[in-house]
Amino acid sequence: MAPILLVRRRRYTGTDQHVEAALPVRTIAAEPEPLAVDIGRMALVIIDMQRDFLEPGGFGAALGNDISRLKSAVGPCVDVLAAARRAGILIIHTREGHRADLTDAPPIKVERGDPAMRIGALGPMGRILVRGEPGNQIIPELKPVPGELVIDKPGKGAFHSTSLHHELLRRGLTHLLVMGVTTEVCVQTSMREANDRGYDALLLEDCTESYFPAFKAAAIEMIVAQGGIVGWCAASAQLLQAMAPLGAAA
Ligand code: TIU
Repeated sequence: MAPILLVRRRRYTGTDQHVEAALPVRTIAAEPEPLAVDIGRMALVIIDMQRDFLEPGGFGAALGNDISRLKSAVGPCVDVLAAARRAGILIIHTREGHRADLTDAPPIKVERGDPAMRIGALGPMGRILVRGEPGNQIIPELKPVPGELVIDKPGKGAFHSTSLHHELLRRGLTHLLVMGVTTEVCVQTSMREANDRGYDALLLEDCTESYFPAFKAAAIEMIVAQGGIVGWCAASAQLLQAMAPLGAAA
C-alpha cells in the first residue's frame, strides 16, 4: 500500500463552481494513491446485494455460478456497513430490478440467454430481476434500516434512470464508498458512471466479488490503472482504520 499523505481535493458542486471542502478530511491508504476523503461529504453505496445473486436458491446459483465467491464479501460488507452507520454516513442500497410489466427493460436486455432464465421469467425466487419479488430483496445480513435509501435500478449502472445523482447532489455528497456485486458488471459500471459525474469513488476490494475471479482482478486493475482512470481501490481495513478516530470503530 502507498504511504499515507494528505491530498487536497475540491468539491464538485454540479455547476461550474468548485468550492473548497470545509469539513474534516481523513486520508485512506488506497491505490493508485492515498485518497483524502471529506467524511461529511461521503456516502456508502452498496450495489445489488440481493438474494437472487447471493443465495443458494437464487437464479445466480441456478445458472451454475459459484455463489460462495460472492458470499465471501458479505462479512466485510457487514463490518463496513456497521462502521458507516456509527459514523452517520448516508447509506444507499441499490437493487437491480425492473417493473413487473418490464416497460423499463429494453427487449435487447430481456431476449438473451436461456428463455427460462431471462428477466421476467419465473425463477426459483420469483420473477427474475423484477421488483418486489423475493429474490430481488437485499440479503438479511445487509438489510436496510429506516433512514437509508433503497434505489431500484433498471440498468447495470446505479446512476442510469435513477435518482442517485440527484440524491447525492442535493446533500452535497462528493465521495462514494462502493461495495457490492458483481465487480465487473454492476459495480464497475457504477464506478464509471460516478467518475463521469465528478465523484471520487473508492471501491472496497474485499467488499466486492464476482463469480469469475479473473474478472474481479481485471476490473480492479482497470479502475486504478493510469493514475486511477476510474477511481480508487482499498481494503476495508484501510477504510476502517481511517474512520476509527471518528468513533466508527467497533
Ligand atoms: N448486479 C449485477 O452485477 N448484475 C448482474 O447481472 N451481474 C452479473 O454478473 N451477471
